[in-house]
Amino acid sequence: MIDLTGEWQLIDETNTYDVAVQIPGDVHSALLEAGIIPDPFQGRNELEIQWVGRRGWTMRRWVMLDGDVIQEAERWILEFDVVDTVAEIFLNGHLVARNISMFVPLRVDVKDFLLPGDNHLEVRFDSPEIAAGERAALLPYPVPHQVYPHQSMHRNLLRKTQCHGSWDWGIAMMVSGIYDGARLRPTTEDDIRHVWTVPRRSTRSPAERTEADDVWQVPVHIEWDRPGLEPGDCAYPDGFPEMTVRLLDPVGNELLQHHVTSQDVASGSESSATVIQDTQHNAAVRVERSGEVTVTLSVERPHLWWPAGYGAQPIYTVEVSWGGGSRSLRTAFRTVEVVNARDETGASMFFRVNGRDVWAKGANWIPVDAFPARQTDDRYRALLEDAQRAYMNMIRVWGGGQYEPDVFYDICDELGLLVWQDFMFSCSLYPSEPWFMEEVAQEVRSQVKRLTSHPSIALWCGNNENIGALGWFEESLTNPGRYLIDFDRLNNGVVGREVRALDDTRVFWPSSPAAGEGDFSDNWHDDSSGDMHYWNVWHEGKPFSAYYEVTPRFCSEFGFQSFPSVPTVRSFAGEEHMNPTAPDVEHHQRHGRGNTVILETMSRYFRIPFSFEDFVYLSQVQQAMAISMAVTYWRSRRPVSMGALYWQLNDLWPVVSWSSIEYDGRWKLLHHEAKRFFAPLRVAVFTKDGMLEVHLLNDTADRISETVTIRGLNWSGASLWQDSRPVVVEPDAVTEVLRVAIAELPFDRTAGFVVATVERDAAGEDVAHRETAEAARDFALLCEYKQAVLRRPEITAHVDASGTRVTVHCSGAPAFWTAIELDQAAARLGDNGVLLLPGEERAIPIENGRPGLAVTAIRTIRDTYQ
Ligand code: BMA
Repeated sequence: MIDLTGEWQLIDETNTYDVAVQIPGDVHSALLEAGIIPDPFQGRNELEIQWVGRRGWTMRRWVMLDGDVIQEAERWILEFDVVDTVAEIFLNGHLVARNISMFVPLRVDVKDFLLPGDNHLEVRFDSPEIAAGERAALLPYPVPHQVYPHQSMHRNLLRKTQCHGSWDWGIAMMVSGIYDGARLRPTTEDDIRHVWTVPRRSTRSPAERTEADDVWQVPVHIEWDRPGLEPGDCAYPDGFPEMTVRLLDPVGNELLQHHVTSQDVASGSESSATVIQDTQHNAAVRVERSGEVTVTLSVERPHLWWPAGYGAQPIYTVEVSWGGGSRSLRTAFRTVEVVNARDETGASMFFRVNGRDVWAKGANWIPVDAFPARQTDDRYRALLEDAQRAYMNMIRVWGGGQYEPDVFYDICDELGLLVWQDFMFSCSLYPSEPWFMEEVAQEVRSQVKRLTSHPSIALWCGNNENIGALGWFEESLTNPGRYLIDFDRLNNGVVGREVRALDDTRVFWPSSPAAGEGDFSDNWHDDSSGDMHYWNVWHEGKPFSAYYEVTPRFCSEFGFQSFPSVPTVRSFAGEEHMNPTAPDVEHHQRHGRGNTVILETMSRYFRIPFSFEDFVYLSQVQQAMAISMAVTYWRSRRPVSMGALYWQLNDLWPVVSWSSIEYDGRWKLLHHEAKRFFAPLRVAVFTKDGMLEVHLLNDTADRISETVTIRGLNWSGASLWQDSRPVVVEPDAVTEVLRVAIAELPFDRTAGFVVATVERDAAGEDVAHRETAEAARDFALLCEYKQAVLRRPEITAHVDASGTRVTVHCSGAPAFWTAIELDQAAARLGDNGVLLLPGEERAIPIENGRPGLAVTAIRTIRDTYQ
């Protein structure tokens, strides 16, 4: 195998630029590295680099091959995992392939074009923006998409990451490039194209099944090709080639091995779908048609794979080998159902894994970086580990981004993060022209075959917000039938059809949001069925209490923006721009009304801060409050509400956005707060409709018996009232601890606040899942912060000599949302944004801290105003 990653040469179509480019990588990264373009993330440089996407670019390199080596192999395959996007591939001057989709790997036979010695390989990219425009001209009528201020047009007509063209949190950077792997691979006449499996539990009904009768089928689908083979041809008149399929357990021991030989298939023909039981090897072999065979292994009582927080993640390996080489894939054993059943409210939506109902906790995922070259394995791991550390068990791969590389799904499998997988269509109408549908069909087939073996994938979803988009454009409002038919042809007719043909173990959900199959309800406002995108608070300017007006069955999007930390703002804006509406900063706010909503919200709940630093801090506090209120309330409404995925986990450039993790990996206060509101055992306090409600939320498998203490404290922290109650909460359940009218509390609503704490019951064991002390405590004000007469707390913070721990002490008054800032960018606090009561001391661990680490600021709500 010849690895084609590494240094290539990059030339533009006018022969003005000639620089090195690293593959995997993209044009913009190479031009930045060579000093030809300014850093697009800095200031307003984005506007200076738009020419790059409007030009054609060529990447080329030489490949040395010995003549004997070429001849030794029956075939040579040129393979690119991702070519972005419209490109022609030349080998020694011959056009060997045309690429039109970023979402279909390129794989082409090239032996006939190889020469002994130097071979010239060239990938000529068309300008993506021009190519998209040319496609628009082919359409019989316009097919509009959502347009942001700095938009590359017609992005919906190219099978390319949709947010490359800009988004309301994204830079417009129409990159071109070659990503993931690139290789020249020698092989035999038969070459394996895909291997995939979706293990399934024996089809016996649960009633018939006994504990001992836990049998799983592992149908290993192997698809290969040989040149000149047409569908229906008999590929093996002389007998089937030898092939071995092995299944390895999580520690690498071989569990099963099966040899498929010509004898195995002697009684069948390639097209007759004969099933041959192989009792000796616990396997069944089925030859479906030329080029595809399914070997079904049977496994008894495998170790089950569970989502994070529910159990372990044992990963098995399937290995297929035959003359031409071998393939291995990782898989696991679990059942996943999407329970979408009619009930008195409407229709439920939740995930049941191995029979256990999972309250889904997570966030929406966008691509890791606007520069594809920077999407490294380390960054995938860091972000996903951060998600899991905040007790997430689900990630939604959002349809405006990309099918992620294998490493993403491998890490999700390993960490127990379920994946809600959108197909890559978002916020747009799409054509149903035959050429477009054919591109999409190929994409769905190759992506489902690539991804379906991953246990983490829990659901396939047609697209993001394309049902809603039918109502967003003048064209579709005046001619709704035409666009609805386009939607259905593409979404059901192609995406859904292809998914169902390949995977009948998972649900194909028509769109996010959607009430269900064939239901076109407005799931931005209707909370009765299916998944909901609840945006009334952000997009419609409603107060945070509006989160209490809905009980989504499953909220797959809701969010609130905040500013990234001051060091991140400094990384893109000049010192004279340290202001939310200064030009450099405003350029990094891509939502038209973003700053207005942030400021309006601040004036609604807080006294207006005077420094930029305090403004940034308060913006993060209010974001954390918003999402925490929503999740806490919806968790308390289990089982009507069964999941919350907030918008959005990450940023692909430094920007003001809805993310909980900044571009450089820094956690905003929201991500720290997520560790509290997503904690498996959580005491929840909130006020709704004049009532104070306290609940104990339990997403563990344990029956929990605790004492909950609820206290009213004044602004100095002195007790006004106290109530202690023993509480029992069943596994996967909620217990209401207290519901009392605020007017009946023995103190005025501006005189103090309420804190609820879980005290361990005398006989109780320490509960292993209670990792953050703060999850066992929650508080609520009975008025807005701006109305309270907060007193200024005194906080001291001492970092130990090694830089690995900070000890924080509070006196004088309660300190709300105590946030500590450190002088080392890589150092990360184990907790932040905490409530501290007078007399309390907290030792907070610091990750990646070095000796000499210093605290640069301590902020609390009271410190933000005079
Ligand atoms: C959602 C997403 C994105 C968008 C976000 C914030 O609906 O699907 O399109 O970035 O809202 O507006």
